[in-house]
Amino acid sequence: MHKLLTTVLAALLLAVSPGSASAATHPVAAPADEDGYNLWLRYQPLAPPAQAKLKGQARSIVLTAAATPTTRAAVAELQRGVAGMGGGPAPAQATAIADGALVLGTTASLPALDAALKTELSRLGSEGYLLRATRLQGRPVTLIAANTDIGLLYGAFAWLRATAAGTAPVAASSPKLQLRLLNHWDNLDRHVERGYAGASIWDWWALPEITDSRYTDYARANASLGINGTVLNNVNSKPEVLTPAYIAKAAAVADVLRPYGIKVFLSARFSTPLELKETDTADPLSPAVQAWWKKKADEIYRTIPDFGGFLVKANSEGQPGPQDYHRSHADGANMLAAALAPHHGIVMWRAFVYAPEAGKETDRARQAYEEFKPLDGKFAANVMVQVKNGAIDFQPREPFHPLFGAMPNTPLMMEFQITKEYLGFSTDIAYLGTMFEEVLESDTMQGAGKGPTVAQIIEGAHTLGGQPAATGMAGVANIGVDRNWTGHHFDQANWYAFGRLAWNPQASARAIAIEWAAQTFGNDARVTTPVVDMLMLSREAVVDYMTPLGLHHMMGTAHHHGPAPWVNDLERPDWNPVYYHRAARDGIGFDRTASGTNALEQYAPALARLYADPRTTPEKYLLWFHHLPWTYAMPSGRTLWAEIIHHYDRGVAAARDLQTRWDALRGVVDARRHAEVAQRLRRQVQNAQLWRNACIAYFQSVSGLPLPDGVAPPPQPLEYYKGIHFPYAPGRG
Ligand code: GCV
Repeated sequence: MHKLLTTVLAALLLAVSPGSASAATHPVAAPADEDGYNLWLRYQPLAPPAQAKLKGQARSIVLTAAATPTTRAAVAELQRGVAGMGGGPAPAQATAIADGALVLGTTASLPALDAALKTELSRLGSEGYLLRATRLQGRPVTLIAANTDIGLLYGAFAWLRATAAGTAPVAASSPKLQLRLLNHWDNLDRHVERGYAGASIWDWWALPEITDSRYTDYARANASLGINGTVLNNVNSKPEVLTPAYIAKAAAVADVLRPYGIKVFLSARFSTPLELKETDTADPLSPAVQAWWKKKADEIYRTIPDFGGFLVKANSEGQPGPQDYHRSHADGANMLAAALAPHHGIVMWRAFVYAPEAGKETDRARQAYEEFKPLDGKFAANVMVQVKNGAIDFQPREPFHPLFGAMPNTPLMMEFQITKEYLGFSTDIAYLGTMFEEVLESDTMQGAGKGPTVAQIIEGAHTLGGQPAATGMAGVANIGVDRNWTGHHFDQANWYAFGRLAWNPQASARAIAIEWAAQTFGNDARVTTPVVDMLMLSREAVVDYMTPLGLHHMMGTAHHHGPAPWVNDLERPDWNPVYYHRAARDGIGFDRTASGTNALEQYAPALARLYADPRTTPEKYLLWFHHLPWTYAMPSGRTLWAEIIHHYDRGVAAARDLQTRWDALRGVVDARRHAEVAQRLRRQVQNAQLWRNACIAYFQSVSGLPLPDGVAPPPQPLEYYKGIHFPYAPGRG
């Protein structure tokens, strides 16, 4: 009855405000509370005209392909989506094609498909799909066609997405990258390193007998984006994960994820055989070690036949690796690759390394390039080198990593961090779609003319002398057992954006934000427009109030939350914020030009030349590459000192702006999610103020300069900010 009343009122509202497309799908009554568990797969009732259209397109569901766990999942998802969005019963599955049927079929199972569609389909590969309003056996139908079962599942999700977001379904799509993976930094005790959404969803203790129903919903959410692999455990790995008991547990997860096209991978600790006391060494050139890994791979594949392979963090931050035996990264990676190759498994070898010598004065930004560039072309065919987006460590802003474009004979995978270790955990809103996009569209200037961009490099077009290369993108997951999965409702957008960009690294962050907002809050412009505006401004706000103008790594020790630009007493120079900002009486910033560490030389010559001059360096990277006097004249007419303060103030204002925009949505967004986000926004404003005040107080103590006219002084002395600690911050390493 209530639903009927709502529907009638919505229709009336539409009648009196015909110009308002937004009212078309918005229920007039306050929306019912939601807890966020359903992510972007909410399938809430559409407005009557959209519902009528939907019902006309899905009177029945016909699966012409064989029923398999994957095609059954596709049909079940369509039934769930159509029932939810249509506000009625799920369409029945039929065998005969009738008018208005939603038909799912592979090329092989659709003999009557017209030649043009067949040709189009043949270009879409093993994961692509096409969506079309067409005629089959003379009947008007909606067709979801693919070459494989998983293509059908992806097509089903794409059609549901378009329906929920009110957009025209894309006619045809196939992924530009082969591997689209989540990396869980989840420990076997369920603590998630850099996790801000509760404990790990992988309940290793309960596995393998007990599998949480969340695993299926996790698989659905990932498959809806095209994510096709997951590394279950932390790169700071333990040997136990490769023991029979844990392999059996991983196999139980793999069984749940398999119908959704998601392969399981594990992070392998390089010294596993030695630590399990099954060999005397972990030297990759030792025949006994090589034999151990071969046997281990055989054992894993007996239990998990489609196991994806290993992710390895070696000789980095205390992790063991081949360099412990004076062997190279290639020696280590190739030894593991040889064990996996007979089973078609791969090794993802991380390039996040930095020299182990404490006290050695160097530039950490140079180190990965120095270690990996000489190894270009030396890795086995089933090794991919996984490179973080920037050369330091997932900062709010970094220029792209110089390895992109520098290893043309090695497949490079992108590693993004979806969890916000350095961007306000799960309390601050920071939409990472814009950050990922900024990196992906960066011009490496490696080519003779423009390009290639980082996206083009990871798409493989410019590697291996034009030969098809393995391609991929990994994202460090932001998922935990919190009811809404990600802690902050808005952090779901980062999981979503990662998945969509892994499918197409050249997609638009704004278009992705629009899609996400419509599915997450309802396709109503009164909600989606302000939510998209919030998303689009949010990451720049965080950069402004934390590390503007190319500053970086100024967060508190270990937990990485809150400002601590004064820290200068840690064992390694490159653990200290003072190492990165280099603020002194004469100025601020890290000189990475020829007069400094010359990290710039690692980029293509054209780009290095451009960035060698502060006047032609993009302002957003200025202090990343240059050490400049506080009085340096900025293009705005301000001094550098005044510009830094301007950015901090702008960041705080933007955080307040986010709050104001969200407050205006009270009553339009359901009360529960509105209140939960509002609480976090209050905290975000406090965090922005803390960063602004602490950094200005500290930099003023170094520069000795007065605050520009009209700037509010930090309300507390520097010592007050230095005294703030976060001993129990979540997600510690
Ligand atoms: C998993 C940073 C993080 C560590 C993380 C490391 C890595 O240093 O702070 O928690 O370790 O990156 O990417 O390996």
